[in-house]
Amino acid sequence: MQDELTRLRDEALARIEAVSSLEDIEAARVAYLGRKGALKEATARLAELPAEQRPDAGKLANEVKTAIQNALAARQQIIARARAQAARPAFDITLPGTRRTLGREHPLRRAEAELVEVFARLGFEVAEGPEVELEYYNFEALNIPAEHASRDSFDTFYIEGDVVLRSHTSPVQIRVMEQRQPPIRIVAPGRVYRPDTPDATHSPVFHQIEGLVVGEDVTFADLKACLTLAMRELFGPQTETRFRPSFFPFTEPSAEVDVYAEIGGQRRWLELLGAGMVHPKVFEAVGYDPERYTGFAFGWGLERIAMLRHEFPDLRELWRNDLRFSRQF
Ligand code: 2NL
Repeated sequence: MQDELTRLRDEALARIEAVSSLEDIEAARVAYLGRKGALKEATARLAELPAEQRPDAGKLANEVKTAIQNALAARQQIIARARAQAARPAFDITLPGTRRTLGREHPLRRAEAELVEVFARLGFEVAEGPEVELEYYNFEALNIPAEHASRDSFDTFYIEGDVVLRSHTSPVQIRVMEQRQPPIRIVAPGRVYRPDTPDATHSPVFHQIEGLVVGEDVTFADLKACLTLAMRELFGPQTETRFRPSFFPFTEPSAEVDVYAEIGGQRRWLELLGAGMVHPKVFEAVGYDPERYTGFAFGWGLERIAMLRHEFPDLRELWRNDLRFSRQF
């Protein structure tokens, strides 16, 4: 009888411990303490015991009853508390919110993204490379030898020895050509450095996007078609282009490309970018056969595009960090 009672107690306490709803608590109470419960049944049999065993067994039966009642009460409290906690909202919705300050895309990034998107639609991939370059990639491979006069306008910031800050993103394209065979169709956006004194239209640190197409029958007509199409995407379908003769050491022939476009309600010619057919010396430097391959390249400043797009007269606004400027866009 004693054993039966202690087994009953252990079983009941274990079951109550595992219960997780108020309904199950009630079910456990009925099962052990109810009118037809396990404890009632056991105590009913106390009467069958010999008289001398009855007091001890009765005392134990009472203790078991109290233990089960206590366990039920404790468990019920825990579950009720958890319920109340879950019903309460996690935060006070009547409190005022925290205002988030929204940033916006910088005009230069916007210009870069716009140009990249237009050229991506024309089948160009984006290529990137280091801003700290070897002299070889920045100059020699682009047919700009040391001591040549054309080096002056690019001659730039030397880190040490033959390591420089790049003066254009052309080195990126040299690196791509060294690693891959034609056909090539890439644009290289990025930051570049030149020995210019800052004024409204110049900065020693600025951004470029250059493009390069190399293949077996690429002609100057392809250059004109590609850039005319790109200009119409950027400035509208009525945009006219004009190609004027120019000079770059890395292209021959070379051209300045102007567009006749509407800026500030007025249509006029705008000088926009430089372009040309890739110089055979550049192909030789990367190990391409200049008899087999031809190509065209072009380059322009992103600051200039941003200035035309948003009609502001001084590129230094782009890095002056005056929020009244940035918030206009
Ligand atoms: C300008 C003119 C230009 C290129 C960049 C180029 C790159 C390679 C080979 C040949 Cl790898 N050319 N780039 C060609 C013509 C013009 O930029 O005034 N940019 C601001």
